[in-house]
Amino acid sequence: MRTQVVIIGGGPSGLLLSQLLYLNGIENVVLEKHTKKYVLSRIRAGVLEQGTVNLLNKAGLGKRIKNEGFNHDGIFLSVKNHSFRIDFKSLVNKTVTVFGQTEVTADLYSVVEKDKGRIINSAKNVMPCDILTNKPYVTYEINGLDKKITCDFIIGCDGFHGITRQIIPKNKIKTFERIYPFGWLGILSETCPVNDELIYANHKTGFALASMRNKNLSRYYIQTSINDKVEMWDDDRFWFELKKRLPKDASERLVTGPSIEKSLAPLRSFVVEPMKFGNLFLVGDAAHIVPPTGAKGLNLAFSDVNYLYESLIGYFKNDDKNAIEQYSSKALNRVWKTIRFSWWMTNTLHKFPDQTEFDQKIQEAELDYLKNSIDAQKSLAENYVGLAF
Ligand code: RFL
Ligand code: PHB
Repeated sequence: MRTQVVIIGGGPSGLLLSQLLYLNGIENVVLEKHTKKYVLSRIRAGVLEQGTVNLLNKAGLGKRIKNEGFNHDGIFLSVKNHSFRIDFKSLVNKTVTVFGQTEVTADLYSVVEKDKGRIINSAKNVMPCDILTNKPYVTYEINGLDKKITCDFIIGCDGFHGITRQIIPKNKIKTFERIYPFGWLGILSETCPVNDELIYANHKTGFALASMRNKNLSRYYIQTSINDKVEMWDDDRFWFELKKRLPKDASERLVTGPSIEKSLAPLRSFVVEPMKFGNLFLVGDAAHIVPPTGAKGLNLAFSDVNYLYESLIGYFKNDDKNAIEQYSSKALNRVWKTIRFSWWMTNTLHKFPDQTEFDQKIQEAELDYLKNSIDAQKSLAENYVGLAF
């Protein structure tokens, strides 16, 4: 079989790239190692930047986001159980949309699946080959049968643990990494969200976040030790800790209930340079990871999709053979700014195991500065709503 572009990984970035290329007449196939059911069972991001929504509109997916997404004009930050608001709308005249990644992925699946055979689920042992030649191909196994697809380009949208980054020789790429000494324990509960907007809380016992999916579905996170296991946190223990860390007024009105999902995520910052090797291109979590504190992972993956899709249009449609050479540097320029913002949010809001009273005072001073400085708030707002791409 032959196609123009093989996309490895059918998560949000692989599916969005596939749909944008398809709408522009560029043939592509998506190879996903898991079933659709498994992909759609993962609970992840919840905050979409305006640029992300615009790109989803381009792919024909704007309607449900418009009808069911929640427009948020700001967020609350809390320190020592007292909160203050950052008003994006008045500071930078932009907003964000609260709409779950699971829903975005489900919508992407339904449009990609309409074009029969474009997505192949349960593809095992996917392997990019001959990426340094102009006849690259991908091999995989399905139902015990060996398959091969030749193409012009291979795109790695296979997440942090995928195969594509791993096959690049170590001496051809450089990786940059910070692993944070704590994790996030997240729960979903069918309760009314504690607040209309998100609350990010710095507390001397650890960070907490109050988020939501809709009027009757709350998403809460607390910082835990890196060594904790989900089994160590029954619902009562989770709610007790969350209440302690949220601002006082929110704690008092928090509605608790049974969790319907509970998971632990490690926190890291990670970047690989360059995001291209021969005719293999890396996109999204395959190339970089941010800690979730700035709500940036999915948004950053989609800005890569935007740069790569424009480059591939340049190559296939406008006879601009150079366009694809610029992908990595364009994408990395924005990646590093987002890595910085997520690192800063993480440092400002979390308790580090070796944190001294001095360090805690510095965090409190930073948050007090933010509370009282419109200029500092503007910088946070500009980054949170998303830098232009
Ligand atoms: P994904 O979503 O990991 O998808 C990769 C896909 O590739 C498949 N795959 C393979 N397929 C074939 N062959 C192989 N060898 C393969 N290896 C892997 C996988 O099965 C999978 O389907 O990467 P993608 O598309 O780059 O998307 C990235 C986002 O999912 C991620 O950045 C965000 O979820 C991060 N994130 C958040 N991002 C935001 O923008 N806003 C948020 O509010 C936000 N909150 C979060 C988050 C991530 C979290 N966790 C659990 C990591 C909150 C959490 C708790
Ligand atoms: C979420 O709702 O899952 C969420 C929101 C904001 C973040 C991270 C996760 O910063």
